[in-house]
Amino acid sequence: MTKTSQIRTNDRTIVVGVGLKTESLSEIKENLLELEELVAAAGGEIVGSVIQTLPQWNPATLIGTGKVEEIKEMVLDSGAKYVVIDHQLSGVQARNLRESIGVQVLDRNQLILDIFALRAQTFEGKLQVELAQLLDQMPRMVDAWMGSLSRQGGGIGTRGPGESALENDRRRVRERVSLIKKKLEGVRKNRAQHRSSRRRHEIPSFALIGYTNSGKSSLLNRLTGSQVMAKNQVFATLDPTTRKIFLPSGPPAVVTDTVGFIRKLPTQLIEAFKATLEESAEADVLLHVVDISSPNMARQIEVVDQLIEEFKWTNKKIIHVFNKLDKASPEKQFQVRQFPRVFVSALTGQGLDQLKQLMADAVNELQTDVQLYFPRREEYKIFDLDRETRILRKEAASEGTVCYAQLTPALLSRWKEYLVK
Ligand SMILES: Nc1nc2c(ncn2[C@@H]2O[C@H](COP(=O)(O)OP(=O)(O)O)[C@@H](O)[C@H]2O)c(=O)[nH]1
Ligand SMILES: [Mg+2]
Repeated sequence: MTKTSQIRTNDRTIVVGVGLKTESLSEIKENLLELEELVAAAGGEIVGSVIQTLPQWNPATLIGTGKVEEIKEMVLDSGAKYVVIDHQLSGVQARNLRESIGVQVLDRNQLILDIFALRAQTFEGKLQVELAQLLDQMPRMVDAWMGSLSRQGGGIGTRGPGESALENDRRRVRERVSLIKKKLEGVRKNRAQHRSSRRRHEIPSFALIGYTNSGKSSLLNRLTGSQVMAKNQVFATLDPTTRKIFLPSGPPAVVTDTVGFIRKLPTQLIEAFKATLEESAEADVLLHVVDISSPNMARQIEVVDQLIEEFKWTNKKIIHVFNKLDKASPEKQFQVRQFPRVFVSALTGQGLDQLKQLMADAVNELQTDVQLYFPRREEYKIFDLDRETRILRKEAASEGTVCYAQLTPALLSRWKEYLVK
């Protein structure tokens, strides 16, 4: 089984933007800029960039033969080691391109998978990336083998010499896939237990979601005073980090940082990172972080909204956090239609108090106002209550104390024997 080759530091790379004639050129260009960012995130150095629009895809090489020649010359002139195509390649196309151009040719999915492989820190993260890589490889493998079989003159129905080798490879991959899935299952069970213990204490939870590089990790650091890696690199964070936060009112809450979204995120990655993403689904409130300084703000919001729909989070409370206000032009704020929303800068700290207030309000919405009566011999339990929620007022009553507090649904059932009426 061939391992995906990885772009390494300073590897000279040529990027190729492609699209059909029916697609908008500006969108193809925008996608290509993002591909350049991805190459940089993998450590590569861009030495050339080409765009082609086609009436239809070329089954043998995806792009036209003239373009292939042009790229080949660019590779010779620049000494590039890699060519990355901004589109998914079949196994046959990848092989044909590699043979004609003479260097490694990657597609967008492979590049993203490479970056994930570079970034994965935890056991679970590494397993998830390997799973995604294998799932990406399987169809490609078969396709490439079929191509080489037909070139050797073996047609459909004849057993070519390579076929049993292909069967062996496929079996090995399938076995590895099921082993990884089993291991991931174990990790997830473990995590589910952690989650249920959190639910028992019913700590209100927030998840930071948003386009990659929008400032999720920076916000987590600012909000909670922690030190999560924040970098001007796509997909700097792969493993979820959860931190405690103290809001201006209400009980303490937790905030989880998640992996960023990007357009054309490989489906195998979504599949492999489902568990991590499910973590966000457990959150009471989503904080959708948007880079308001980005010229592509509208598109990025759209991509994230689509994924929110795909993950079926649409019924959740979502607060839109427009970040990087410090470097956005002032009129950008008038383009914003989303509610509830807040404008902040994780860099300067501007707007963070308002954000915390919105978060506290959201926690309040989850709660109901109640009165609880503690007879004298159980008044010591008020200390427990005080730890789990904010007690607004206490009143001495005959033979005990009445507390006015706000309780989440889970706390309601936990304290139900003390509820008045
Ligand atoms: N100017 C400015 N830069 C920011 C702000 N928030 C984050 N950044 C930068 O944007 C880049 C991406 O931030 P990061 O928190 O890693 O984004 P994430 O991918 O969403 O976690 C980093 O270089 C940050 O320093 C902000 O409010 N203003
Ligand atoms: Mg991050």
